[in-house]
Order: sequence, then structure tokens, then C-alpha cells
Amino acid sequence: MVDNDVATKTKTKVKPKLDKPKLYKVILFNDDYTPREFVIVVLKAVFRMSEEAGYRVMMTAHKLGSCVVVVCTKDIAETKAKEAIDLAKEMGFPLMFTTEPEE
Ligand code: TYC
Repeated sequence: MVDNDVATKTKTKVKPKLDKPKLYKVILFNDDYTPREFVIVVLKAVFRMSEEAGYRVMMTAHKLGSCVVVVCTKDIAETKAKEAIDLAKEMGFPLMFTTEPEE
């Protein structure tokens, strides 16, 4: 017998296509009562922003009425928005954040 019966196996790689997780925006809203400095404190503490980034986001909300703070997964967006609202509430400020799906 000739020894040429080399096995030729075809390996099929299974690569399941997972749906990309939908992304959500966290939106900051302006109000007439929360001090500017405190808005920056919240943005730095909850969203790990630098002073400069926090200032820019705060001023954008202040001038235009709202500003997107971050885009992330639904879970993280909802958790961060709640943390930020709670921190402001503790200090007696009506600072508001909401989440909404990105188009
Ligand atoms: N408008 C507030 C003030 O003049 C400051 C402020 C800025 C509040 C941005 C909320 O999202 C905000 N004290």
C-alpha cells in the first residue's frame, strides 16, 4: 500500500456575528440654580473629565441649553447619569442629566 493517504481535513472556523451594542448619549441640561463650578466638579468626579473638558461641556450647556457629555453603553450611561443627579441632589442642586440612544 502506498502511504499517500494524507488526511485532508477542512477546518471550519465558526465566527458568530454578535450585534454591536447600541450606544447611548448622556446629556447635561442647563438650569438657573446650579453654580458653574459645581457642574465642573460633577463632570470631573463622575465622568473623569479634566478641568478644561469639564469647563467646555459646562459652558456649552450653559449657552445652548444642553450638551452631550459622553457616548457609551446603556448600562454605563444610566449609571453615570444617576450618580451625577444624586451628587447634585445631595448638595441641593437641580442639575439634570438624561440618557438617549444614539441615532
Ligand atoms: N446656568 C448655571 C448658572 O449660571 C450654570 C450651569 C451650567 C448649570 C451648565 C447647569 O448644565 C449646566 N449658574
